[in-house]
Amino acid sequence: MNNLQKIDPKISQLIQKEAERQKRGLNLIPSENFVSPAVSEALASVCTNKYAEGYPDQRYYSGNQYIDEIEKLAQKRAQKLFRAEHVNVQPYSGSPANLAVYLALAQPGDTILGMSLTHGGHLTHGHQVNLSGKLFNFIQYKVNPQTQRINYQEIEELAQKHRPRIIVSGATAYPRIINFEKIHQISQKVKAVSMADISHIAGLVATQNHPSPLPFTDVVTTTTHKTLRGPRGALIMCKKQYATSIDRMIFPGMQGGPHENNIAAIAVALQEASTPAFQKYSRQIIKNSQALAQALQKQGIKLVTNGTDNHLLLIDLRPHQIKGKEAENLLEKAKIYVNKNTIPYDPQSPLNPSGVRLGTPALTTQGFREKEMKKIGEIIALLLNHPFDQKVLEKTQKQVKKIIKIHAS
Ligand code: DSN
Repeated sequence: MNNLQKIDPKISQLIQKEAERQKRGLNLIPSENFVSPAVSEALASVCTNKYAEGYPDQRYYSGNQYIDEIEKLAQKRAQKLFRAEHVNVQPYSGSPANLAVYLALAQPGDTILGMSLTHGGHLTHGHQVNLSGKLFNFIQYKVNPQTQRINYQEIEELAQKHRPRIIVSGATAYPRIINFEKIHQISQKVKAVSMADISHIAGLVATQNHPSPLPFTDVVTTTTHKTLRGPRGALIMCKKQYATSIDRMIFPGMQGGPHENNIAAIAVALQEASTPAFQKYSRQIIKNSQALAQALQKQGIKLVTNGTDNHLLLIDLRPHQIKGKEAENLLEKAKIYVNKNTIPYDPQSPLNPSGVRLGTPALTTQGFREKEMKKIGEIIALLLNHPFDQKVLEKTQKQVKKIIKIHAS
């Protein structure tokens, strides 16, 4: 960072401060992770200098012989890792990837089925404030109020009633296994396209630690920076019959020049994700999140669905004196990073919902194991159970410091 320090000391200093913050805190935000130095190098490479509008071997600019090879490698690696017939590696991120699929395979105004954001879905799965919900007639499915799990029967009933063009599965705040096969079967019954957004669980899917929606699901989208541990970006994987429409919608339909430095870094991350070490990492993410869940529950903390099968868990704060926003702030004071989140059938507003969401991909990358997760669970529970006790806060601040110090040494 020598050049940066010289040219722009302000930005350099802020980046250094952010690096320090990342090192000195416990990151339990389930959609964040730490990329490898190899991914970072590819991301900061000269590939950022190149325009490559179009696709490999069909570019609108000269000088793309190496960029073409990089993009083809990224495609090939994703195809192999996820068993996909066709892959587009150009989406700038998950939101444009999802929008491109809707626009490629449905007409504005068409009906699409997706999981409600407040029940664990995503903004781009049809929320009214998002372009997806404005352009299309999204029907939103919810989880079962008793079990808090996806209600496949409701999806089928809604599908039969509304005959959607697309049925979207996938979530951002759902701690259980998703039965993609069942959702695909429902889609087939009503002649809808099945689409799975596996952004959160892509790393688990790639390593068979979560059942894969491929190869049977028609279209699968994913971001690349969560459990997959790559740079920010996205992939669209689909059956051959949808490839041309989707590729055309990404470029020239929605995007211009692809970010080839990102694509190079995605290729590196995909290579890393196909190693035995990543397989082990992915298994450990789940072991850690289950250890964290157990530690929290032992201290009386209530979890949505009473546990987790994947990388994340949702704390139900309704029995507590504080809501999601205050809990997020309180934990941040102890340098524990989580995010406020709605819980199913939340009585509160999304601005200060009744839950916080926690996950283990980032801490697992840093080498934390079950023993530390147990300790972290106890600290979180102590804070949530005594939110206004300054002494408890000071005690936990020291405990977090100690965990980080021991771990770093
Ligand atoms: N914002 C991401 C998350 O935190 O789950 C999803 O896009």
